[in-house]
Amino acid sequence: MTLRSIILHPDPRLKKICEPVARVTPEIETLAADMLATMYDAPGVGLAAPQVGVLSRLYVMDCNKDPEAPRQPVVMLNPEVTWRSEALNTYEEGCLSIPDHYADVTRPAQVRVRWLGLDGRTEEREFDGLWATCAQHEIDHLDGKLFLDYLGRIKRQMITRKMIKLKRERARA
Ligand code: K1U
Ligand code: ZN
Repeated sequence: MTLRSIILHPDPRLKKICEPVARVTPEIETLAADMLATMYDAPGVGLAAPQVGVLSRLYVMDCNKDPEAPRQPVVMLNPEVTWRSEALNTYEEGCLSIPDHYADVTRPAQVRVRWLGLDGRTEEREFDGLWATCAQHEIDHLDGKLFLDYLGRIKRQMITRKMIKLKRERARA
């Protein structure tokens, strides 16, 4: 297992629409395992392939926040939201590509997602709570969208400026 570097905003790779995964290959299996290890190490509850520089429609998530509880990793290839609830939920979201910045984002409270698993089978499941929020956040990543895109221009620009400064400082260190 290799920990991959997480790309920080702003970066053109985080703005691209990702390509579907054609089939499950050893490279995809390795990528998924590396992404799960990277997500747990960060730590985070989700991670999408473009965040590690791979522009493919794949993400991993495990929204079980209790470190004592058994892990519940999910790997989703070519995920599609097939149903959204009318009820909404607001969650203070974070993003591993925008460390230390959080903002309230309102999204459907429940979603049904269909995806291809690493075993080559199509699965469909309904998610709620943080799982639903995270699934939508990760699918947004696959469409080149960040939680910042839900915020007003001033707040988005303020966070982006701080991120440019952080990246400059990290590049100098
Ligand atoms: O996609 C990402 O950038 C990962 C992101 C997912 C996410 C978090 C919150 C709401 C929606 C989506 C994160 O995991 S940020 C870190 C985080 O939420 C967390 C970190 C440690 C423990 C628990 C959560
Ligand atoms: Zn994110």
